[in-house]
Amino acid sequence: MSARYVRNIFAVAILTATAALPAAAQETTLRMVSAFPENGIYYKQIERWVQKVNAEGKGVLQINLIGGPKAIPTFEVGNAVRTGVVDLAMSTGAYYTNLFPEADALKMTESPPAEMRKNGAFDLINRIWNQKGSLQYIARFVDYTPFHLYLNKKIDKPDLTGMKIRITPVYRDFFQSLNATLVTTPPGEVYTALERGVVDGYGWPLIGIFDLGWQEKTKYRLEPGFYAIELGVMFSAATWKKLTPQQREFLEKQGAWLESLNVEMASKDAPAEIKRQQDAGIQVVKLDPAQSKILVKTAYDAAWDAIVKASPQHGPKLREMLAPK
Ligand code: 173
Repeated sequence: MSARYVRNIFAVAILTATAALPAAAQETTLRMVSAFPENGIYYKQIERWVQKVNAEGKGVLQINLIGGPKAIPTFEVGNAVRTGVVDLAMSTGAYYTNLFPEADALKMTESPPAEMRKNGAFDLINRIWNQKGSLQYIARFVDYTPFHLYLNKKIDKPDLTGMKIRITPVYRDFFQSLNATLVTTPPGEVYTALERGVVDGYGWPLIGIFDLGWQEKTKYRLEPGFYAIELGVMFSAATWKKLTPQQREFLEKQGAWLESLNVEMASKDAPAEIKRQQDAGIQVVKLDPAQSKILVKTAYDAAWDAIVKASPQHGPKLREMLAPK
């Protein structure tokens, strides 16, 4: 038997086998993008996740991580997943409020994702995400660290009158209630806005300002922080439905692994970041306890009020389930 013949027989055998087997045996490759820039810490984390998925998903499922905002601009990622231009993405609720306003509520969850799966909050989220965005939300990571207001002008009370602040929907209602003038930009445009003096400050999580060089243009970090960072892996609902039970189960397990990194992020990376900012000369502006309380309460009240107003249908229930009193 010639080698070529053997090869052909082998190829035919594979073809036949594949055709005869149910879809469960086929490896699927899914296309993924990140709403966060390629050179940032969040992108690195999702890259690490994709590597693990691909290593363990041989024969089951592979993910092709296409890129970040250079592939699809930050605020368009939600729509790209909704319409199936890509199969899944890493993004944050604030970046796809153009699909449905409830997306921004995830910054206000007060219990870990594992708990939210048990008490029904995850089901509620997926009902809304499915119905209003054709999205399936499978994993939430990087929480337990807050957002902050970074400033180049000092303040001593929660009042931003006369200041121009870079925002995304995360901070909109809150900073508006503090009287700021608002400028919305994706992360990729913050440096230029600071450099040109278009803004006097910006909202951003505790972690990540070094990724795009903002420390060079930042004098102060306001304490306390507020809310909790939410990054999510979400699928096009149509893609999710097409997967086999085995593939879905595999992905859910991988999602749980991603969430398991949350604690490490809060306990190790957060203190390291605080020190790094200090070493870079960024000063902490700390409000006194009474003003701090006002700041945090204003942050939550402003954001929940806006969500309830924009979504009378789901807002109150979300508030009840995500932030139980
Ligand atoms: O761009 C942002 O400031 C923002 O909304 C966000 C949300 C989650 C994580 C990092 C940034």
